[in-house]
Amino acid sequence: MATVRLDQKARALIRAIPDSYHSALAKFFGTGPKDIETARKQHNAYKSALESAGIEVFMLEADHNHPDCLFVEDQAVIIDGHVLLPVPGHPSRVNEQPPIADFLVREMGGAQICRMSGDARMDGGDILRLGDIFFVGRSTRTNDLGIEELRDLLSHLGHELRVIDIPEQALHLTSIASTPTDEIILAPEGYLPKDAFGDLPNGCKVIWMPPEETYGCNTIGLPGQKVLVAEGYPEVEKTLTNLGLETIKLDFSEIRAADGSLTCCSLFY
Ligand code: CIR
Repeated sequence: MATVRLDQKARALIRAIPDSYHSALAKFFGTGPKDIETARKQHNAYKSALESAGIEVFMLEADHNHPDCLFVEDQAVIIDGHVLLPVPGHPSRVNEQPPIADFLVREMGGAQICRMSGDARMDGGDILRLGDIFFVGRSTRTNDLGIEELRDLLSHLGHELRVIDIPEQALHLTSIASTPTDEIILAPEGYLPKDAFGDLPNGCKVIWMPPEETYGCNTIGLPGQKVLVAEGYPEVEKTLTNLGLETIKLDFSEIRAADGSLTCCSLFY
């Protein structure tokens, strides 16, 4: 998930892959998962990679009635110890949320929990944080009412929100951008206007990657100058290595098959 700063990453929630995973939604990067055993191996390697970077990881059990349940990023927006529970933008994904909400309420004792309501819709995958600036994608999953509810929470916390229109060939904002550090946004050319992120604070910048490395632009920055990257994106890897980061490469082909990226599979809380 992309709403916490590096220094806030200590514990992560992930969720096991259900037996129904072959029916997961797939319209963008993927054409549908074929091999659940391989997906589970890749997901376990993801868990191990987070743990090897010092993150304490909790894996919630799968919900076999919800093929997309592993994509926990979409189900909660965690900002500075506050939790916004969105109404997910795809109807098939709404009932994935209760066990995740219960877990967060239990584990984050004392956290402020707000629930989105009415016609507001949002997937957590549409939110990206760079230091204290937040970006939200207006997408097929996230609407203006959802954006206004997020804006209310952020203004209460003293953070700025910038809205970015997501082109129809992408699912979420985090499908096409990530923050491998608190100063860098990685994004592919050809999806967003060059000024999409607006003026950034001193020392911060957007690094544009070739469009064929779009999937590789989703990364997870971790404490200790480490960054999780998807295997097979050499420009992304070279760029991050040149920034002095240690890349940890993961084969995520069977997660990509369901349009899932690295950030989609975890919630840092
Ligand atoms: C979906 O279409 O909802 C899932 N198959 C993929 C969700 C990926 N989540 C994300 O980008 N945050």
